[in-house]
Amino acid sequence: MSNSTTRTVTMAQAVIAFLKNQYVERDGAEQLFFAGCFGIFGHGNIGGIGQALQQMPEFRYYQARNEQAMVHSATAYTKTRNRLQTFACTSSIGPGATNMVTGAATATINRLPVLLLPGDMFARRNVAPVLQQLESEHSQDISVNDCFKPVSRYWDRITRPEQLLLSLPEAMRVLTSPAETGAVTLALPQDVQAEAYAYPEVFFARRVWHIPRNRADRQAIEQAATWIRASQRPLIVAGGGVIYSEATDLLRRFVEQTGIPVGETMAGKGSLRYDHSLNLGAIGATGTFAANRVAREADLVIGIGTRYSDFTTASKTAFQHPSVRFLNLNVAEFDAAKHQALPLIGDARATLEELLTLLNGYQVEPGYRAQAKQLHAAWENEVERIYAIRHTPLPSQGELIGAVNEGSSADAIMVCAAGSLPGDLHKVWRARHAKNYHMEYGYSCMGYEIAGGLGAKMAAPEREVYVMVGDGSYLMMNSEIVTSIQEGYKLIIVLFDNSGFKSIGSLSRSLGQAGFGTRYVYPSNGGLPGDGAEAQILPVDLAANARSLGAHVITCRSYADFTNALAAARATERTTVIYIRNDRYESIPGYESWWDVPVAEVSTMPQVQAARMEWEAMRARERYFLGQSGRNDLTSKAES
Ligand SMILES: Cc1ncc(C[n+]2csc(CCOP(=O)(O)OP(=O)(O)O)c2C)c(N)n1
Ligand SMILES: [Mg+2]
Repeated sequence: MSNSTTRTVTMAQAVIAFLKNQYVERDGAEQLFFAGCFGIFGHGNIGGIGQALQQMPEFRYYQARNEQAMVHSATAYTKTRNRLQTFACTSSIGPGATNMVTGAATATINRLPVLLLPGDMFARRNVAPVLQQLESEHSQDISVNDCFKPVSRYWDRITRPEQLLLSLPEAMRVLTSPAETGAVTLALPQDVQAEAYAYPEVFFARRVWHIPRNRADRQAIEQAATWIRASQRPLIVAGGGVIYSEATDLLRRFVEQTGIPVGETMAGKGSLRYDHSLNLGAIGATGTFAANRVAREADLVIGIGTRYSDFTTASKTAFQHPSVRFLNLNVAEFDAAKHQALPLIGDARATLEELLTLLNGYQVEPGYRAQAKQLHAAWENEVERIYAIRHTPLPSQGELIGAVNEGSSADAIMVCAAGSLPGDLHKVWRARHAKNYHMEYGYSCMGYEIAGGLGAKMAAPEREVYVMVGDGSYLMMNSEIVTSIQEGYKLIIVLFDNSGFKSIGSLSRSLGQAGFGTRYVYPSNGGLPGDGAEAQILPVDLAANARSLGAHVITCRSYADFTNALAAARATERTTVIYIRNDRYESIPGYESWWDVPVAEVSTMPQVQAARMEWEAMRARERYFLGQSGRNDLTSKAES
C-alpha cells in the first residue's frame, strides 16, 4: 500500500477505525485489544464518536447507565483478562466526562488499562461557552477534562484531526506497556470529532502490539540468588503482578523447589491455591496470623508484582527483623526500587524462571519450612471456626462469606471492592484459582462492585460471577444491574445490609469515636446517633429496589435461607440479588497487625485520648528502610 493513499473520514470515525484494528500478542497468542466501547451519549459525543460507532457496528457499542460505572466495568474486564484486552469509554462533555475521573483513578491506581474518550469544548471557540463548559478568566485552554491529567498515564487533547496520527499510537504504547499502563485519556473537542480529514490509509492497517516479557538485569538476578541463599527466613509477598504475568504455575514450582512460604496481597490473592501448605494466606493489615508472624521475623522479603500499599506493609510495621532486606521483582522500576530493594526489573514469569535455575539445590531450613506448614494448618482451622459461627439473631459476615465460598462453583469469580468485606474476604476467602478473588483494593472504590462484576462477567461469560456488596456501596451505585439485564450477563449479587458502614463504624470505635456518622438511622436530639444510642433505622427496602431494576431477588432471614438462595441463584438465568441483613458488630478480628489511621492529638473526648495513646505505641513501630540499597550493593560487588 502506498503511503499516499488516503481515507477521508471524520476524526471520530478515524478513532474507531483505528481502534478496531489493534491487536496484542503475548507468548505467540494474538487477540483483539478492544472488546468494544461503553458509552453514554450527549451533545459532546453524539455527532462524533456516536455517529462513528453507529456506522461501524463491528466495533460493538454498549450502553451504560453511569459513566463512572462504565469505566469500572472496563477496568474489571481487563483485570479478568490479565490486561490483554480492554474497552474504550465514550462520554459527553462536562458531567459525563468528570463522572469518569473516579473510574480513571481506579484503573490507574490498580495498573489496569482503559481508554477514555471524553467529549471536550469546541476547539474553534466562537460559540463558547457551550452547555456544560467550564470557563476560566485566565486561559481559554482549560476544560474540566484537565482533571484527568493526574489520574491518567497518558493524556492528550485532539484539537486538530491529524493529531490522532501521533496520539493514538502513543495511547496504544502506554495501554499495552506492562510497566506504564493505566487510564489513557484522549479528550475530543466536539467540533473536531465531526471534522473530516484525509488520513493516510496505512494508519488504519492491522497492528499487533507485542507484550514483552522483559528479563531483569543478569547481574541483579545473580545477586538475588546470593541473597536468597544467605537468608535464614525468606518470605515471598505475592502481588497482582504474579497473576497478570500468568506466573502462578511458576510461583508454585518456585515455592515447592525452595520451600519459601508466601503471603498474598489484596491483588495477589489467588497466586497460589489457598490449600497449598506453604501458602500463609493474606499478609498485612488484613492478613492472617500465619503470614503476619512470618513477616515479622523475615530477614528477606521477596516482593513479586507488588506496590507495597500500606495494607500490605501494615503501615510499615509488618517487617520487624532488624536487618530485613527486600528483593523486588516488578515490571516497573518504580515499584522494584521500593524499600531500598535489590531491584529485579522485569516480567515475573520470565525472571522467576531464570532465578529458579540459579537456586538449584537450595532449600530453606527444614525447621522453617515445618513452621510455615504448621502455621498454614492452624490458619485453616481458624477459617473453619469462622465459617461455622451461627450468630443469632442476625448471621455474622464471616459465616455468610463461608457459605458463598462453599456454595459457589470452583471456577467462579468473586468481585468486591469496599467496606468491611474486603478485609474479611482477604482473610477467609479460599481462593481456588487465580481469578477466583477479584478485589479492587487499590482505590477501594465504593460503587465498583456491581459495575465491576458486569465487566468480569463480560470477560468470562462461562463463569458464575458473585458480586459481594454492602448496603452503602449498593446505594452508591447499583445502576449496572440494568445493563446486566439489557445485555444478558447474569450476575449473582450478594447484598449484605447492616444499615450503614460496618467498616467505618468499627474504625470509628477504634479511634474512640463510637460509630459517629456511620449508621443509616434517623436523627435524634438534633444529630445523628452513634453506636449504643437507641435509633430507628431508615425505611429503605433495598430488595425492592433491586427488583425494580429488573433483577430476580431472593430475600433471606437466616443462614439456611441464605444457602438455599445460593443454590437457587445458580439455577437461575437472570441477574439475581440475594438480600440478607447481617450483624453490624460481629466481626472477624485482626490478626497481629495494624493500619495507621491518625487519632486526634488533643480532644475533649476521653475515649479519643485513650485511643491516641494506643496509636502512639503502634506508630513507634513504623519503620523506614534506609540502609544500603540493593542497587548500591551491586556496585560494591563490581568494585571488589
Ligand atoms: C466512593 C467511596 N467513598 C467513601 C469511601 C470510604 N468508605 C470505605 S468503606 C465505607 C462504608 C461502606 O459501607 P457498606 O458498603 O455498607 O459496607 P460495610 O462497611 O457495611 O461492610 C466508606 C464510606 C470509599 N471507600 N469509597
Ligand atoms: Mg453496610
